[in-house]
Amino acid sequence: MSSNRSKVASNSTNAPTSYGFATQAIHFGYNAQDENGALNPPLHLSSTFTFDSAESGAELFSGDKAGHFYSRISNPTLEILEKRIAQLEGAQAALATASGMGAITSTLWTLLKAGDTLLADKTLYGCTYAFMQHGLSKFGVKIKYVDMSDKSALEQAMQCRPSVVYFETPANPNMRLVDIKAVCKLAKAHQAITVVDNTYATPYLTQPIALGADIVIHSATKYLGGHGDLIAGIVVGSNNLMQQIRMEGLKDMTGASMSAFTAMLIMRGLKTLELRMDRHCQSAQIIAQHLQEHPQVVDVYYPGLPRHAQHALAAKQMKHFGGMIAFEIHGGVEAGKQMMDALNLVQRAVSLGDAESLIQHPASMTHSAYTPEERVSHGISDGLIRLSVGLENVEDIWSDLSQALDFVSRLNAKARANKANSATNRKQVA
Ligand code: 3LM
Repeated sequence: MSSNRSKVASNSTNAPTSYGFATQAIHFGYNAQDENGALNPPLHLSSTFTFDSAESGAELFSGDKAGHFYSRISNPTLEILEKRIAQLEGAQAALATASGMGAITSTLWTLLKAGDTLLADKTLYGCTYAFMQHGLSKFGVKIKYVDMSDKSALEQAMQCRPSVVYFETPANPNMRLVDIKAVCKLAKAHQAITVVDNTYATPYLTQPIALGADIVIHSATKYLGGHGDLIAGIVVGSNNLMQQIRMEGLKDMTGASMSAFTAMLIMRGLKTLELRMDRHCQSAQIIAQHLQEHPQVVDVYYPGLPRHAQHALAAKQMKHFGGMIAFEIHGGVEAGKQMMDALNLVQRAVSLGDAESLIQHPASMTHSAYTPEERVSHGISDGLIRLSVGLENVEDIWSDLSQALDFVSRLNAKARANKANSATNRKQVA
């Protein structure tokens, strides 16, 4: 598995690049001595910033002078978060946004124009797909989808001359992986910009920039925040690209700016990102193994299982295998709903990466923007159940899941027995 020490040149005040991931996640980009010794960065709850002269205001607006003048564009608290995340991702710069969708839309509105083609992987988070399929396409951007885990299909799809190549890995919700290095190499050869949604993996498990990606996107609502108490997004990449997305996509097109308070909560979450991810990954591996042994379970999709079709790629591209699992059970959608309703500890909710284990049904929830036909062709089966393995004691998570699966097994057995009885009764009457 890949090592995870950041290698990008430091512009920090106090955290040399030789420090490990957790150290950078706690310290990078902030020096307490600059702020009266305050251990935590101060919250700049200010929408606007005063100019020391009219001339200096004009210089800030023209870009001749660096500095903050309005919090839709930049803010000192956000700047620390941006530096820290850029460092964790091994990139030059980052841009904080109001949500993951704010990060995605600000980026793609900036990079694409009418007549351009966007080549996206087949399996995407539901609202990302909806934005491309129903949003971008209304403005003359052509969208093409391909299974990016299929090398020859991808090579053929590149003939559409995309300006942007976009994918998630592991993909939400079916846990399919994309070979970041291979796809970025191909995209580069075709002069396309590669955008990777790294929400599921986090920079602790995978750093797409080092593998050739131009831009990395996060829903910081998930693992980066980590406590289910905020909505936020991050874009990461080169200084030039981030400046362009800040001044076009964010400032003028979406206005999807993060509040300083949210930035503070994310920095609090980052302090434990490595600890939390280790626990999420460890527990998910155990739960995935238990699930695959349960007789009610048909299939489990978790990259840490040797049966996962891309287990070898996951071992190469991810430090550990993540905290997300997808699985299918006997009895399809109905049985899945019964199972979810029988849970006591695991919470029925969308979102992921929180301390609480969360379970949901993608076809009727996070991926309901796809039509049933689209779900079939995009690899999202109606019976799929998605589990975000939380930080509770793993025995308690499994105990809850197994009692719910056992309950469904008993219901199914009873239904089968009733069916057999009524068939026998019908025969006797005849
Ligand atoms: C979800 N996902 O439950 P926000 N990229 C990925 C995501 O999973 C998400 C976003 C971007 C879920 C949200 S569904 C109503 C709840 C891979 C979000 C968008 O805008 O911060 O929600 O991120 O899968």
